[in-house]
This record gives sequence, structure tokens and C-alpha cells, in this order.
Amino acid sequence: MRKITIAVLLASLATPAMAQQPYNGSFEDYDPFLWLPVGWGNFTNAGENYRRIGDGAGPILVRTGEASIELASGNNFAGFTTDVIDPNTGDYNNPSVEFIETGVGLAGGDCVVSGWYAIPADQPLVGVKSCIKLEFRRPDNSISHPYELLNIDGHTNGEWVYWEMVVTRAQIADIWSQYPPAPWKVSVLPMRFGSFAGTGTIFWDDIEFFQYCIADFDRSRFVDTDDFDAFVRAFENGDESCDVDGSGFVDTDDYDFFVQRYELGC
Ligand SMILES: [Ca+2]
Ligand SMILES: [Ca+2]
Ligand SMILES: [Ca+2]
Repeated sequence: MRKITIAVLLASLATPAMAQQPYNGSFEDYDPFLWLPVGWGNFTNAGENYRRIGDGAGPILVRTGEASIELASGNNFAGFTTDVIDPNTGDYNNPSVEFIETGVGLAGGDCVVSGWYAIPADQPLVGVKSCIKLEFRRPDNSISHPYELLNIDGHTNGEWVYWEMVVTRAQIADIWSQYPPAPWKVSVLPMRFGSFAGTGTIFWDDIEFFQYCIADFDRSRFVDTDDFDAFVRAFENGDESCDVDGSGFVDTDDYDFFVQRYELGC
């Protein structure tokens, strides 16, 4: 039991959750000359409208603050992407992810992308659908893992609706095992896709990307002693969720790896 005592002492202070990603997910910070939200770029330059209250560009829906993005008709594909240089940091606005090659597999937490969308009753999506796509990228910025769940159409009567998609460690590991190395960044891409003749317009706001850290075993979004207790309980039951090193089975290596990650926090 010596290990447990040490780990509990080291992590007795709760580790705060990571900073919110991507930067400017509510689109409030903007460049008035480019008329674009900072950290976001147009994907195709057609049907993509940066919107602010009072911009005079027609009906507008905003969930928080004064700004949102609108994906309108006029193209078969419209979207905004974080795969642009953020002038504040000099780096891409793509959120970071952490996947660790453990020698026996791939470790890392599940990823969640979420956002809020609204579609006016008189502008339903017909012949097109919408979602937020994720493009996981290797260190050379090539795309290794694209995921999309195009499941939004029709209208929301102008009401804001929560949307999310989860990409699991197992999904990432499956592709990584064939095409390494592991991804380290991810582009976030609210998109509208379908027929050129498709009609309707969708607004997105408050987009967020989040990766659970390995030590946050109970998924409370922070690390504290509850995580350690939950892991030990599950480990004693041989629960497969304890395969934190990604080897495909649960053994004492998982215990050691979890303790290591727990001591690091998030
Ligand atoms: Ca906003
Ligand atoms: Ca937790
Ligand atoms: Ca294992």
C-alpha cells in the first residue's frame, strides 16, 4: 500500500482543468479589417459569414456576447477552421491533444468537441447537413484522423441547441497502429456540407474542445483523490477501463502508469 500513500499525498491538492480550447470559441475577438474572428479562418471563402450584432448583414442569432458565425447557402461546403495562425501567439489555433506511445499501445483520454447551433424556422437546412468536424494532426501538420458526424438538418425554430461529438482513445489508437505517429493537435471545423443546390442557414457559437486527462478517471474534469479511489476500485474488479497504457489488457503496468500520470496531474 506504500504507493497509494505517496500518490495521495502528492495529489492532495486538486489539479485545475486545462485552459479552454480553442481560443475564441465564442467568436467575440475579431479583426475589423479582415472581418474574421481571431484564430479562425474561412475554409472555402463562400457561404461563411462572420456575424456581429448590428452588422447590417441580415437576420442574426447570437448565443453569448455579440458575435457568432453563420454558414449560409451558396456553396456545397462552407466552414470555419482553427487551422490558421493566431496573431496573438504566432501559432496555429488548433487545440493540443496528448496521446502517449507507451511501448505497448497508445495512452490518452477521450476527446469531446461541443458547440451550440441555431437554425431559423424560415431557413431550414435542406439538401445539406451541419456538424463540427475534427481533423487530428501529426507533428508535421498532416491530417491523420478526420472525424465528422453530419447529423444536423431542418431547423430549430431559432432556438440554440447543444451539440457534441466524442472521439475515443480506442478510435485514435486504431488508426495510429497502422499510420503512426500519434496526433498532437486537432483542427476544429464547424461545417455545412451537401448539395450545391442545398438551402438554409445555420449559426454556431460557443465552440469548445476538451480532452479528458488520463488521471481524471471519474471524468469530473479535474484530478483529485476521488480519481485515485475510483481507479483502485475498478482495478481490483479488473475493469477494462483500467487499461490506461493501451496494451489491450489490465495488469500491474496499468497501475504503475496510472500512478505516474496521477502524480503529474493534468
Ligand atoms: Ca458569441
Ligand atoms: Ca476527476
Ligand atoms: Ca494495459
